[in-house]
Amino acid sequence: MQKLVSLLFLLALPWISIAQPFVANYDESKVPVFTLPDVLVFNDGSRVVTKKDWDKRRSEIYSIFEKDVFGVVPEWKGQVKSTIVSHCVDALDGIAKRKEVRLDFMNGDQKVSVMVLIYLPQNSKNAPVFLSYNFDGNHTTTMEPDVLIPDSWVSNNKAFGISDNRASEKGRGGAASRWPMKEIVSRGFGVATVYYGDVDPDFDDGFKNGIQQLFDSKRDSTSWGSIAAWSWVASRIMDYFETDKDVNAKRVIMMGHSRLGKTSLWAGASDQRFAMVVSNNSGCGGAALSMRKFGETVGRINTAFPHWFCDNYKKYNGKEELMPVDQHELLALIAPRPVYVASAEEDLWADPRGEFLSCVYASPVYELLGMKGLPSKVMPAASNPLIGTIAYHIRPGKHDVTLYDWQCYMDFATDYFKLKK
Ligand code: GTR
Repeated sequence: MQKLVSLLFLLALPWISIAQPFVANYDESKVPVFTLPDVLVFNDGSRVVTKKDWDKRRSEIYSIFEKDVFGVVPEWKGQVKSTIVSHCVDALDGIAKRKEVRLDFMNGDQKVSVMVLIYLPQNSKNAPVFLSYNFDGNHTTTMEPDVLIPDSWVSNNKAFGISDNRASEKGRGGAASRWPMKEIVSRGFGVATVYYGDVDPDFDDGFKNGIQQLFDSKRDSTSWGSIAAWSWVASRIMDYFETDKDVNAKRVIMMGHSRLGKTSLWAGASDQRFAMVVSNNSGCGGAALSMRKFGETVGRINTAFPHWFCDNYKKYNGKEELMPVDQHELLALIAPRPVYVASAEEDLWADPRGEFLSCVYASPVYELLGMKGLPSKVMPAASNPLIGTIAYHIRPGKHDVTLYDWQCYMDFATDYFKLKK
């Protein structure tokens, strides 16, 4: 019997060691010792000293993230057409203007349509606008009855009564707690939201559906994943904003939660027209340092979501210490523009401490550019935001976007854009 048990153990060994890297560690004492790439040292070992040096170093870092993490966006050869499909002058009990704008992406005879739902304060001239994807359809962000329901693929979701990947009336307002539209608008901000599945349905289909089908289909290990696709379309929405007189395109805040927080960071890094970036609980592949291997790891995320990043990222499954970049450098790509990173105490999967440390290690770039980085190297207590040009808070509770989170982002943006309080 004993022999049989040992034999079974021996046979299982390879599987145990394959599975091992993807077992989540939640024990701070088991975080490996690691050396982060220095954001202010060029790949050839020389130091970044001047602002001009930083521009070159920035391109080096950007190019690594492109080729090794998120993937390169191929050349766009199509057209984008915008159509205002609805307009309401007294939304949210009269405090807001609301419109829905459809962006049709066309290449040859193929078309992908993306619906942008926009709420703006009545006097919107200087209003900063949060641009933020939603997970389940624009109609889930509000109780307003006439907001359109997407006809693209949606995840099945019992709470929203979806079992056939089709959104329905049952989901209306289902995610409204994450979208306190009235509070946002009454503080002088606008919100533009888009169902992320309009852009790319979030499952691994070999990039046959969504926006990628409109591009050259040849793929290699550097080709873009879904996060790069969501980010690219965020920039196309920005193109639209630049044509819309109701929107101040110089004050767009790219904000996102979780996988869409990863997206907001990459969009903010890729397109410097975004005036500010907010990462809510973005975790692995977002704000959290990968080399800590705490909570979700590169191996785990690439296994569960093989379509989010480029194939090169998979080289680092279980080998995060070999990465030529880490996520503090993703934050640094946003400098000198303000970036707010937020964690939640119970969201260990997203590694709150790793998200905080990214802010610390991105700070030297902000300082080089004459801005204040994160004002402390000590992790703050819950609900005590640290505010520099990089801001950070951790709040009690779970992986979510709460009114408290929004209030912090709005306070930060109110000061930055010098809005009336
Ligand atoms: C999880 C994933 C995280 C995070 C999250 C979300 O399953 O592991 O990286 O992105 O989903 O987007 O809600």
